[in-house]
Amino acid sequence: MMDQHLHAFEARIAAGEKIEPRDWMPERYRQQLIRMISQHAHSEIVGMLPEGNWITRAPTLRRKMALLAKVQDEAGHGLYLYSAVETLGADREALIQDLLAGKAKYSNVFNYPTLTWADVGVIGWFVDGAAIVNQTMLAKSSYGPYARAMIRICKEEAFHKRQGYEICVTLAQGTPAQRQMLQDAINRWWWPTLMMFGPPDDQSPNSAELLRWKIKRKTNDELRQHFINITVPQVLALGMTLPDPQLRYDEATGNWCIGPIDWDEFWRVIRGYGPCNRERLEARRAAYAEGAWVRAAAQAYARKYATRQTTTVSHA
Ligand code: BYC
Repeated sequence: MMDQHLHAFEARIAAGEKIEPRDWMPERYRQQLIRMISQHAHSEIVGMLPEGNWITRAPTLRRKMALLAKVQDEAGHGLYLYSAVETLGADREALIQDLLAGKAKYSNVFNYPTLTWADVGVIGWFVDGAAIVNQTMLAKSSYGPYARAMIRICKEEAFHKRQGYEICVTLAQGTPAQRQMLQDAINRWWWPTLMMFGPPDDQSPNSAELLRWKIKRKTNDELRQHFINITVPQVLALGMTLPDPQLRYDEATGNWCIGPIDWDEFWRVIRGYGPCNRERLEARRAAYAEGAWVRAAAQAYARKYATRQTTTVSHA
């Protein structure tokens, strides 16, 4: 019986159909999605912090408005994704508690500090740019609610990337000090951004299963290479450089080839020992505690509304 279900499920995947919440799915498929979507949701929420750090210090009102809107969008992305993960039967509150307890993973890249205004530009350009590459692929994922959330998120990320690149273009056309500030930010964010795509394919334990079930449609290394190929010319167009003495263009493949990535640093950061992991979780815990009254008020309102609905129905 189970085999029959699995066979039919895999035939649907092979035919390119979307799997919806009430459809039969293997338990591993459900668990993989809960793992991946919850980590993604946490990344959006924690990802508000590095740029949020600059809202009060944005150089102009226009920049402040754009940054506020961008950071708010990231909160919205987190909420779509927590909703998507609930369709799999996961409990949102339990997932959030795992994040606050330091048990859940979220993207490596948000554990680095934003030291100057240029970091805000480079995050929009590199980090949101990397997210677009990864999420455009996930918009074709086999799980319907995840794929649909990605479509909307990618549209918003495209705005974020332009917002970041515009900051960088302005700095690149500025004074020598502004150009240096931009170069330093590029140097700081390049390698952590490349790590966002996950470990190399031969060290990625989840990829085979995710690819088989078309949750992921491309491998970590394929997406990383695509991001490198589109980003290197943008860096060069600004007259900036990348912190990689081995970077070279390979005529035969049309790829920009990079030097080795420091994977020890990646594993250290995702295990909780990056420069800002502790600070990020402390900020999330404080925000959660300060928001307790909002959650209580919203729940009280929901209860009152539900009682009124029941009363209306029973009188009808
Ligand atoms: N960071 O088998 P692998 C944004 C973990 S936010 C931390 O290759 P998989 C934005 C991985 O979880 C967008 N951990 O995993 C927001 C696994 O550990 P577990 C964030 C990572 O799932 C605000 C282990 O390493 N995007 O755009 O096949 C402001 C082995 O990895 C990372 C997403 O979340 C990492 N980078 O592939 C601005 C995209 N990479 O769980 C911007 C959704 C790997 O076995 N996720 N690990 O203990 C994915 O596409 C995939 O899950 C990944 C990893 C490509 C990240």
